[in-house]
Amino acid sequence: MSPKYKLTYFDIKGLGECIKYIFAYKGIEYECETVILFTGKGPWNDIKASTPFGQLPVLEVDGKRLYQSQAICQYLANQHDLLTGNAWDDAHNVALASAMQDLIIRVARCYYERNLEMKATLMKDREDNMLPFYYKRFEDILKSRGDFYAGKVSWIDFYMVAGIEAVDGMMGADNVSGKFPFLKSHMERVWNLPKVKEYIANRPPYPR
Ligand SMILES: N[C@@H](CCC(=O)N[C@@H](CS)C(=O)NCC(=O)O)C(=O)O
Repeated sequence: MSPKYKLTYFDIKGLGECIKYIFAYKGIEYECETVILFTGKGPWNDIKASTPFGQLPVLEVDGKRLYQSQAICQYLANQHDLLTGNAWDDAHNVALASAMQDLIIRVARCYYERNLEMKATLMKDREDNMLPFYYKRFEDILKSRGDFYAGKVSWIDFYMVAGIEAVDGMMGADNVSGKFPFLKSHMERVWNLPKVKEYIANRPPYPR
């Protein structure tokens, strides 16, 4: 019997979307608890202290809690045939996901800056310097692997696409189209995977 999954995450794409893509692609049933992300007060503040490290996503598997988006993705990948089957390539997947998370954190720090003048300056710097730095490298690495790593879809494909969506969502702009053609084609390949396409067409709109 397949395990009972429950994913808890916010009402944003963020680090929860890669997990939802995996569930969609594999046609896995799961319960989804969506927490409204208020800053300083409200539902999240009530729940935060009860989570393992004060953050989401958290995945419950038959009542046991797993946290950290990469660990969750790798666990699901292990259970549902989304690893590459090669230790070196799987390690490289983790390296790439970690680089993506470095970028997300750096952009998020500016996104939540309260001094609006400072925020505008920081975001402009991210757009002009940081994004091209990371996106160029992501493009080159993904390109060197072909359409999908090892000829098959692996969890990193979902992690990268959801990561770029999260970054560009915070930036309020599409920083890929017209600049990084392979990255864009990779995103489209993932978006067009069977079941993922259906999931995207039916997913409720996120506030950002
Ligand atoms: N390294 C963690 C980062 C998790 C994280 O940064 N979660 C953010 C949302 S994307 C969060 O919970 N923010 C609310 C808070 O820190 O209070 C992961 O990959 O899961």
